[in-house]
Amino acid sequence: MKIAKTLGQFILEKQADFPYAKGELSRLLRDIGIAAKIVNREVNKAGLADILGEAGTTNIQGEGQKKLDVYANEQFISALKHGGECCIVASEENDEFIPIESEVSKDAKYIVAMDPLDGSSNIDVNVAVGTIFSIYHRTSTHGKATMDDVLQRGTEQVAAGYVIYDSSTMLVYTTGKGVNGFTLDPSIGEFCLSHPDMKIPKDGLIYSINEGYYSHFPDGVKKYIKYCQVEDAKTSRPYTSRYIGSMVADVHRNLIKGGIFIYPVTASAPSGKLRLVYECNPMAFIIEQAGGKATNGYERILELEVNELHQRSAIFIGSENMVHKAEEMMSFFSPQLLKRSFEGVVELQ
Ligand code: AHM
Ligand code: MG
Repeated sequence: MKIAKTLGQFILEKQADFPYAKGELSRLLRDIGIAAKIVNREVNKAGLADILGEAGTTNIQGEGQKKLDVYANEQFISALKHGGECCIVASEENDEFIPIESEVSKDAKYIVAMDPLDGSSNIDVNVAVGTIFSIYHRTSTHGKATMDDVLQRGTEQVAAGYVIYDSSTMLVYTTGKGVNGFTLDPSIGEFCLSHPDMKIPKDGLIYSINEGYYSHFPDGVKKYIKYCQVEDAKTSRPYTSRYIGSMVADVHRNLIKGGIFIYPVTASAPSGKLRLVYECNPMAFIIEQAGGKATNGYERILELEVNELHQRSAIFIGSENMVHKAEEMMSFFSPQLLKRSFEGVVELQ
């Protein structure tokens, strides 16, 4: 039987490509892998935890029952604190970034931004959820790390990845040299290399968007949806529509099969829903590294200016040719025109 390479072995092997690397990033990735395993264990018994929760508000030790997204947040923060390689954690679950000021992390040079449990509203119905993470170098050279260290463009990411908790649990990450996927083998408790050098197909047959908001979409998006639905043998249309409602799961499927995931600006969410720092940027880095494309309909996600930790952005991400086509449809309507139409100044046709 072929022996699979574990995440730890793979990280160490890759570190050897950088003779001057001190192993800090490797240790940081290892810490994230450990937290992911702990979160996976809890996600897998979410149904049981809900039963306990309904029986009373405290568990057997008398502690209050925690929602899984709060639990995941705590686990990742704790793993990063104890690991000592990270000086700031910024999370979807916390309004402000969390400075890490322990003895072990006093020389830490990495910033981690994360969504600890993306799509957590799906937990109650046993649908896939995920963790998304993004890693930056601290830019300041002395004193305490600040918000400026966090608010870097996506192009500055050192590494990014996601964990998908589903029929199997996978960790997929990039350090800017391609994308590799690891499946958790529960029998040994290790992530094992199962998807080396992942590449997203240039074309795909799946479009993924919450069509319930159709009437709120920009006209460019409506035009693209219509394009996906029109019969055309040459381009194998109509495409299939698939929307899980967990970005990690939708993007992961498209990474393997080819497809596009869109969460546009809408009349009710004029800046989009998803967050640039810990949702859009890391997913964009991964998909670009796999040969795909990610834009906000007009500009490359990774080049967008980052002004706020919880900043939102529209996202069109996936197979290069599909995203390109959607951008073409968006280009008929300028962002300025779109903004004015949302403000009710003009009506788009
Ligand atoms: P969350 O971070 O609060 O879980 O929200 C993000 C999720 C994404 O995973 C998913 O693609 C999207 O929200 C679904 O939103 P909607 O229900 O509006 O389609
Ligand atoms: Mg999220």
